[in-house]
Amino acid sequence: MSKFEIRGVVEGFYGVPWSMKARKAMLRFLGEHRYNLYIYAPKDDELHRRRWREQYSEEFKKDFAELVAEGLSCGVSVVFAISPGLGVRYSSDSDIETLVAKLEDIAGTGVRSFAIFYDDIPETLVHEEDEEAFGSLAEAQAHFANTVYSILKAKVEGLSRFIVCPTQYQGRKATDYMKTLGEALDGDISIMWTGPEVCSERLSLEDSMLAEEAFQRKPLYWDNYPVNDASMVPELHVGPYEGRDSGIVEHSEGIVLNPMNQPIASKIALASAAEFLNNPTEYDVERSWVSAISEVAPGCSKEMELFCEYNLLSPIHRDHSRRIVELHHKLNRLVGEKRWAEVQELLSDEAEMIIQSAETLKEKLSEELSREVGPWLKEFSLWGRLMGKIAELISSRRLIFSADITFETIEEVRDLCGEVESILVELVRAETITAGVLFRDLSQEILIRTKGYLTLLIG
Ligand code: LTM
Repeated sequence: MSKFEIRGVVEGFYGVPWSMKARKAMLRFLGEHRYNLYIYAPKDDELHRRRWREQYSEEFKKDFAELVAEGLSCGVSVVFAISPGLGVRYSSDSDIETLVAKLEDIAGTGVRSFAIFYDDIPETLVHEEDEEAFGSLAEAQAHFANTVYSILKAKVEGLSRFIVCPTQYQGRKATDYMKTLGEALDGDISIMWTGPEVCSERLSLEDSMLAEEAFQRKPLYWDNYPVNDASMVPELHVGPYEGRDSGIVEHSEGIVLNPMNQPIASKIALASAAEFLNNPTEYDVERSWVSAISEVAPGCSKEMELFCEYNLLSPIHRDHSRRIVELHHKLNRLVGEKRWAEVQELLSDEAEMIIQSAETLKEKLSEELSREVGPWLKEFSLWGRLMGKIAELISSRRLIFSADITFETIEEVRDLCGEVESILVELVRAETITAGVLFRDLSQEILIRTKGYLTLLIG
């Protein structure tokens, strides 16, 4: 059985970086799940990116030293990354000196692995002196990284890994940029690669071999899952790890996953991925997911499974769960055929499951996890309430057509319509997206039809 040599996590997302406490807990979790690498690279740490020339405070270095020690004690090597691409002059000796001095200073914390990230920066040379000195961006970046690496190697005893994330870190064909970087970058430096897309739905053997050939070395995958930054902020990525060919184990250095801003909720995808990283050929997606959920939400795992099912959508799961999609199709068909009793039964069963699960999760999830998933849990509950009220509305319509209809009955139905309307308004205002959204059109249709009957009755 072969496993991935590098099994890691890169804290490389946009948004509020994790706290040091969360990072330490993450390192312990990673160690328990046989990960061996963690890369510090939060995009919104100013000193990591925008103000990369400035030194970290003594307080940060003290915390970081503790992090490195924690990693050491649980078998996870901590990598310190820096993203100088905004503003750097690749030809400038002074910029090289500044960066080396910063990394040397950080080496005082005990860290021995470093990375330079060139992602999400201009794709061409922007400074005149760089244009004069280099034929291309790739040449410039290789020169800069090679020089920093060789000086640092001489200064920092026991320097271990050195990693570069290129500016073109994804794609379906080998570009001149990739080939030049592969040719010019020191062979001991790892090159990261996100696959065919920024957030790749699949990682295939062919993609790996393409990157391997262009870079002249096996790529180190930067896998953008379960990250939920940028346009993915409304989603909570708590699905299983999937869509990665087991064959890439032979044609990559390993995989590091970019997690969510929510560290505890990220552990569902990370625990699932650990199973793949440690034994890709025997990986069982469903089994790894169920076991990851029960680890992260002990005492309420069945309820959490339903919640995660409602939060499956992500770049690697481009559709909602099969069960929810089928339920949605079936309900639409039944509504079309006016088989109202069946619609009512399906909706009230689903509503009951959601409402009960949401209640249990509110009671049993740890405080920290509750805080992280709170907005999605709120939306989940709202869909449960909406489905329940729509089911009630369907049965109330039978009252409307009964022979002994009273004014009170009409009032009751009208109130119910009002409740449905206010739940729908709350859902429209939600800043999250769950699979419940599939049921909105159907709910609106039933509401509008019922209001139509009311208008007929009372004008
Ligand atoms: O993926 C890479 C190499 N860079 C950035 C990440 O920092 C970001 O978290 C992800 C997901 O939005 N996309 C990127 O382009």
